[in-house]
Amino acid sequence: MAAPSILFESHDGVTEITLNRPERLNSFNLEMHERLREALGEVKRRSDIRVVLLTGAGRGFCAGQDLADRVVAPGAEPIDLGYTLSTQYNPLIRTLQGLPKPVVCAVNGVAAGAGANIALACDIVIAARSASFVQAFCKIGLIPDSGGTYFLPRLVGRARALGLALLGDRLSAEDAERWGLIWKCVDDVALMDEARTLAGQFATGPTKGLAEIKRAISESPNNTLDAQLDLERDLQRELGCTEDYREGARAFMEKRAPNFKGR
Ligand code: T3D
Repeated sequence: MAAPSILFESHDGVTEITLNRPERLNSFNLEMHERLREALGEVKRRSDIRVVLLTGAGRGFCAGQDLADRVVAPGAEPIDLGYTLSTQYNPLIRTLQGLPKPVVCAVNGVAAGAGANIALACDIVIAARSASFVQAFCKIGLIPDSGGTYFLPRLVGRARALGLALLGDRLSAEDAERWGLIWKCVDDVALMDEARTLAGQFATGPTKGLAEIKRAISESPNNTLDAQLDLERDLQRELGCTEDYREGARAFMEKRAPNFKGR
C-alpha cells in the first residue's frame, strides 16, 4: 500500500501536518491536494485544535507542483493551469490565510515553486539553516503563483521580489530571515523543537484573539489608516466580550498565568 501523502497528528491542541512525498521533495499531485484540503477542513471544524504546524518529510519542504504530472505529449492539448490554480492552489492559500487559528510552518529543507509560497502564506515561518527558498517558476516559463506575486513585494520590497522571481536563484534560510521573508532561521537540529514550542504556546493562547490579530494584519496592506482604525475598533469590541479576555485581564491583576480556553 502506498504511504499517505499527508501525515496528520493531533495532540494537546496542536495538529501537525507533514507533506509526505519525500521521493519527489513533497511536490504536489492531485491526491496530496485533496488530502491536505481534508486535513485543513478538519482543523477548521474542530474547536479542540488551536494551532497547525506544517512541515515536510525528508530533505525537502515542498517543490511545488509535481512536474511529472505536467508533461504534455507533442501536439496534445495543454493542461489548463488556470483551472488547477483555481481548484487546487488558490483554495489552499485562501484556507491557510483565512484559518482562524495560527499556522506555524517549519521549513525543513528546500521550498520551491508553489512550495515556497505555501510557506509564505503561513503565519510564522521558521526555517532550518540548511533550507532554502526558490521562486523556480521562471525556469519553466511561469510566474510565481500561490500568492507569490502578492507576498513577495509586501515582504521584501519590489527590488528583491523581482530579483527572486526573475532569476529563480536559491535564497538561503539565513538570507530569508535577514530580508524579512520569514520569522526565523534556526539550526537544523533545533527546527522541530522550536516549532513545537511555538505551536504549544499558541495552543494554550487566546485563540479568538490570535485569529483576529491574523485577520487585522492581513487586511492592513489594503486598508487606509481610517479603515484600519475602524477594523481595530470592531475586532476589539468583539474580543472584549470573550471569556479569554476576561481571564487575561483577571489573571494579570492576580499576578498569575492566564488559563485561556480559546473562547
Ligand atoms: O497546476 C500547475 O501546474 C500550476 C501550478 C504550479 C505551481 C508550481 O509549483 S510550478 C513550479 C514547480 N516546481 C519547480 O519548478 C521546482 C522543480 N525542482 C527544482 O527546481 C529542484 O528540484 C529543487 C530546487 C526544488 C531542489 O533541487 P535539488 O538539486 O536539491 O534536488 P533535485 O535533484 O533537483 O530533486 C530531487 C528529486 O526530486 C529529483 O528526482 P530524482 O532525479 O531523484 O528521481 C527531482 O526530479 C525530483 N523533483 C524535484 N522537484 C520536483 C521533482 N519531481 C517532480 N516535480 C517537482 N516539482
